[in-house]
Amino acid sequence: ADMAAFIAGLPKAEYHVHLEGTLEAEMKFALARRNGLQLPFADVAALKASYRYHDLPSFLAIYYDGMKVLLKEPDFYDLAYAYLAKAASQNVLYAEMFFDPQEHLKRGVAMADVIGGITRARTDAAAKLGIQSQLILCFVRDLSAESAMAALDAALPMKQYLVGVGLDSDEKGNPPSKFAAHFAKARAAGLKVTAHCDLNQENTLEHIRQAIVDIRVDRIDHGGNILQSPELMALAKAKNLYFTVCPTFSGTVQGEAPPVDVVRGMLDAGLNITINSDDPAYMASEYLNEVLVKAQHRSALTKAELVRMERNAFMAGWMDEGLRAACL
Ligand code: ES4
Ligand code: ZN
Repeated sequence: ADMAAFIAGLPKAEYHVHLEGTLEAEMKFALARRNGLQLPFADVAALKASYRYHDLPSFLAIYYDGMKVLLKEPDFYDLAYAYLAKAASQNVLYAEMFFDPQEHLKRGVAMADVIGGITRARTDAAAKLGIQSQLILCFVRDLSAESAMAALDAALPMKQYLVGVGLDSDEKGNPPSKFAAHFAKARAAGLKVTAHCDLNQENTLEHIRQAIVDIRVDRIDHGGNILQSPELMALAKAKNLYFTVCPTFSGTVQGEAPPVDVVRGMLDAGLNITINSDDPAYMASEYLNEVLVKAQHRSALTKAELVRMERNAFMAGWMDEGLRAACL
């Protein structure tokens, strides 16, 4: 209880949260009603009971099905505002949020409604709640390279509302190199670059290598398997890369005996990590405070480590230096 209060009181930053993964069951029903859609569940409890997955593909199937209620600009506003309000209530001062526009374009939603709704929420949340935020467009890596390029091209006229691009969804058979041209185009437009290197994937070290060496990412999402490569760890340290770790879903490096705790392992290896919530609506509604409480317990984090890590987290952000100084 003392530790929970301590964690709640820390000023925090969040860098790895999928907005569509913050779509709570209650809001899903409300948006379905507003948009004249019928969900195949009797009530919130039945919907939540259906959130049962055992790996990345089975999680993603539930996540993509769930976001089908997002159709209009106000839906994206409500989604983003609810997350920002929750984060602000937990003393998160700054957040960088992912979104998956290809999924919305597939349903005929205009990019301007997706980015417009989220941007309006960011503006209102900053004014009313004091939380600052930015937006990262993710390429859905298991869709085609053409689909990702179409999304990037549709978003670039609104690039002032984006801070970066990322890479998410099913990693198997979809290496970072599939999107080399997309990342290059985004960087040329002034955007930052990050990529998911999910835990315990096929060719995981080659994907991390591609992200760092070939794509030259500015950050890595997850990336815990780097603990299996001294060479890649040295490279990440030399480049002062930050890793956005999400211990709820991706907390253990497998294939080692015994399995390695990612948070403890990366901290002890001297890597820069931040702890994040990923998809809280699908992870028992555990937002950053709850994730940190569990991580503290699981990885035996001391108060000094928590303070150091959350303060260091403000160094990972793609914000202007004035805002960074105000957060520190
Ligand atoms: C995701 Cl790869 C991955 N992990 C967790 N949440 C996600 N949402 C979209 N892609
Ligand atoms: Zn993620």
